Amino acid sequence: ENLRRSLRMALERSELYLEYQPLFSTPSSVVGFEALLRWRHPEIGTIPPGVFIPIAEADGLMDEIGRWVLEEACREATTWPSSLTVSVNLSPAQFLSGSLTDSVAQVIDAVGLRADRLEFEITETVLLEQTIDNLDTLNTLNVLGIRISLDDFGTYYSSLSYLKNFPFDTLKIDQYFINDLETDQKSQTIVRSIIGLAHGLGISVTAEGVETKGQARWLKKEGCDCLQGNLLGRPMGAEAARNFVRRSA
Ligand code: G
Ligand code: G
Ligand code: NA
Ligand code: MN
Repeated sequence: ENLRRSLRMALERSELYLEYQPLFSTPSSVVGFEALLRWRHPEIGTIPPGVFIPIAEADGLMDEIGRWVLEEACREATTWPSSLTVSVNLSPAQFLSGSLTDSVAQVIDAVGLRADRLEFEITETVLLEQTIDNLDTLNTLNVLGIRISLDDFGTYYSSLSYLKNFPFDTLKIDQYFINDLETDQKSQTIVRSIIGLAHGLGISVTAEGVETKGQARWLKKEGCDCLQGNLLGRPMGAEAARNFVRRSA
């Protein structure tokens, strides 16, 4: 349809941009930001990534867009204090393209970002196929010093074998389990178990979609390492993120 054609032009026309959502360690200091892709369409207005990323994937555009996201996010991160990390979401196409590790090494070198300040977020769907190649890619990123987090944890398939075989630094618990944490015993049990499991494996835990003080309090009490969500900070533009850092320093 029409969106597909205009998406091809979006990059050249600078209609794509990034927002940054802060991540907090549990005592309550900012430890980094997750970069979130947005499309400001000249006629339609802002189109959410859930709508246009699948189109970009299907049209083979996501590799190029993903490279732009990576470079833009890494360059922005160099303006923050050097203790802060930047998390970049990887699409399946990007992850499976044979050139990821080379282009990442190039980008962080070009912008001058320390490798351990970059974290990739991947979902389990990325890992469903090509396990040997996946393991190679993850190990190479790991050796470079880049961190890997498993995004939306708990919502897909056989997660436990991934934990055994792949070198993750962080699990991000999907907001599905965080939303009803204050009232649902099952969510509490699941989240508590995920935290215990991750910590037993030396993996840190981030809770996504934290919206209430009650959720934050419960997660801190249970030893969750990092919190992300509208309670603590919504996704914001690059300029706002810089000010946010300055204010919370
Ligand atoms: O920010 P929002 O809730 O609208 O994001 C919706 C989805 O889009 C999330 O699953 C998020 O991981 C994904 N997403 C956001 N930015 C990027 C990006 O730069 N690359 C990829 N592959 N996915 C992204
Ligand atoms: O799939 P991924 O976890 O990357 O998606 C992150 C998405 O979640 C972003 O699009 C972001 O806008 C959204 N998000 C972040 N914090 C909250 C929150 O507190 N509540 C809700 N409903 N969505 C959130
Ligand atoms: Na993510
Ligand atoms: Mn996520």
